[in-house]
Amino acid sequence: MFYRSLVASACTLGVLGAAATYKIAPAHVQAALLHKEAPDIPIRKSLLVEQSDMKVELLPALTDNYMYLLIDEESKEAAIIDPVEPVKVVEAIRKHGVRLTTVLTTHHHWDHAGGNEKMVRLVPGLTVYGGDDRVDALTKKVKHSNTFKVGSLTVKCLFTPCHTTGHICYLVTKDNSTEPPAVFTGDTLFVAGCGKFFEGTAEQMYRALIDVLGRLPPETRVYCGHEYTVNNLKFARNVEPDNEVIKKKLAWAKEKVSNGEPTIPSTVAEEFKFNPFMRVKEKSVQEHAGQNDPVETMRSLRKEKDGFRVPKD
Ligand SMILES: N[C@@H](CCC(=O)N[C@@H](CS)C(=O)NCC(=O)O)C(=O)O
Ligand SMILES: [Zn+2]
Repeated sequence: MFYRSLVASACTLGVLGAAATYKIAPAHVQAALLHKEAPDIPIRKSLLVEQSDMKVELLPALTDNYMYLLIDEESKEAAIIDPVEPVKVVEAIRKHGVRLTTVLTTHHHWDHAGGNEKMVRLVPGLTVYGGDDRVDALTKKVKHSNTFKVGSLTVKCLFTPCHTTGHICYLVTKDNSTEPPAVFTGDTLFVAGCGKFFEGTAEQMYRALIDVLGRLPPETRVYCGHEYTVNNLKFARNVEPDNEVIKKKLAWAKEKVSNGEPTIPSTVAEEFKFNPFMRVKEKSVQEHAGQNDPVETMRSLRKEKDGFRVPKD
């Protein structure tokens, strides 16, 4: 368990890099742990979300990260979000028969950007987008509202600094489509939670969650950087013990995770129903935090979650 938790908190170890993190446990110890833990840790499955305008394949990576392969159905051009395990990405693009042109990097932490150098070696000619000079292999630095195309799809960059100062979420739409947009939220918005405020403030996370992501069409599908849903909902339940939507979603998420299935995507509308960090204007959440201001509620919730001991059930 000790070794696993070191790996799970890898994003905070930035400069050490993936190799150094995995070296912490010698091979024979890892093998023993794997053997011991194998029965209760299901293999994480991928999932294909199909719309007539775009497909999104969820590719599990590392312990609890997700990479996302985004396919424009019209042109068969594709983008990959946070390709931390590039060999898996190459397998996926071969399977779908698509042309990968684009890397979308949400932020510079190694569990998101640490595969970029290898990705561009494996697929030459890629354009690597990101909002931070610390992103590996960056070729196009973007700002809020910048837009570009992946085939016939439009990608709009949403600047959401807080988890890191250069964090970008990517909104994907198709002109005249009746199907929902997709937003790739990295470590800003998780299903039922948000990223730690490593390089930012409660004011910034409020802006990101409420003013930027919260104003997207309610049906927008949310694809986030990690599978943290169960832990996040246990915290949400602690904040709002009488919220039935949280209880139902938690039971559903436990079932999914126990089968190795993703709990992603959610939608913006759903997040407003169970995510305490999106619900900072609600009386019940403010009362729990002992605050009457949404930004102060955000600050207080984040502090509480940073020290929250997740219950077993
Ligand atoms: N608490 C995380 C530990 C890892 C962690 O700190 N993750 C970063 C992103 S790499 C984070 O922002 N987590 C949000 C949170 O713990 O609420 C977990 O549930 O495993
Ligand atoms: Zn992360």
